[in-house]
Amino acid sequence: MTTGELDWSQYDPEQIRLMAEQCIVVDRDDNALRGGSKKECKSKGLLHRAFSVFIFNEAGELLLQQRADEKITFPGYFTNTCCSHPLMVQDELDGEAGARRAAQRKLEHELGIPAHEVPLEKLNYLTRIHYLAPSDGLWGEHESKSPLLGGRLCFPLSLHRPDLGPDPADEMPLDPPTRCNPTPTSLSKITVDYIFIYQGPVTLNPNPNEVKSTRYISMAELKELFETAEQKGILLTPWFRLIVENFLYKWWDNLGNLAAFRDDKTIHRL
Ligand code: DMA
Repeated sequence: MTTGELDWSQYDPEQIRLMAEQCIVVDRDDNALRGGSKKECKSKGLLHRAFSVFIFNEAGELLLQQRADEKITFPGYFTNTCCSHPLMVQDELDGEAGARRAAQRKLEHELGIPAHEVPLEKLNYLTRIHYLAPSDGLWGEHESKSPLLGGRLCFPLSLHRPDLGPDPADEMPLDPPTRCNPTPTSLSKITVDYIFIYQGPVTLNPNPNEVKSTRYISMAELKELFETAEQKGILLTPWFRLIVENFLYKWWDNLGNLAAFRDDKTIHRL
């Protein structure tokens, strides 16, 4: 295996097509710098804008998503309701407002939730989190001259797991090996993630190219899932872990009073 171009023929054509979407490359203060394809952002480790949505039903249960096997990164992993990126288009360029529109767009695209069921103004914006969502693939060392990150940078040799055979999902180790000595300053800050919470009934019609399964889960069940996932071989995305472990429970305890927790000034560096 080399650090060269991937053999894209082994990936899902629709997911390859989506890799061309233009994300918003930002500086560490979340100022938009330029567009960059999802492929470029992920493979070069460019800091870019993202969003994460957590939907709760009226009983206060969280809607989990399991990512489709077709996803190029983190296939089959359990995660929060919906995550993706605002795009470099007029409607989605403006920080919070743009991330809201992107969230509404992707809730429909991934989960089939009609836009009118998640009105923009009813998505509760909480805060921004600046962190690395490391690849589930293998990592290699690379010298980067990136003006955004600078210095030595670890990046995935592959966005997937090319050397694990024809059905890698069956053989996926719980803790995939890494092949570098990560430099914390370059590895720990890739995404500025806008966090939204919505509570209310939604109609689900998942897109099988994006979502393998969905499930509502209580707080006690989520705590148990986090404690037992590893021994049960259940995979959880790293950004979901970070948000749950650092923020989610205090918001979950206050679903009726989320405005009090809104912090649109801070970018939390994890
Ligand atoms: C990435 O989501 C978002 C974060 C917060 C890491 P994703 O890989 O599911 O994006 P997409 O659905 O656009 O592939």
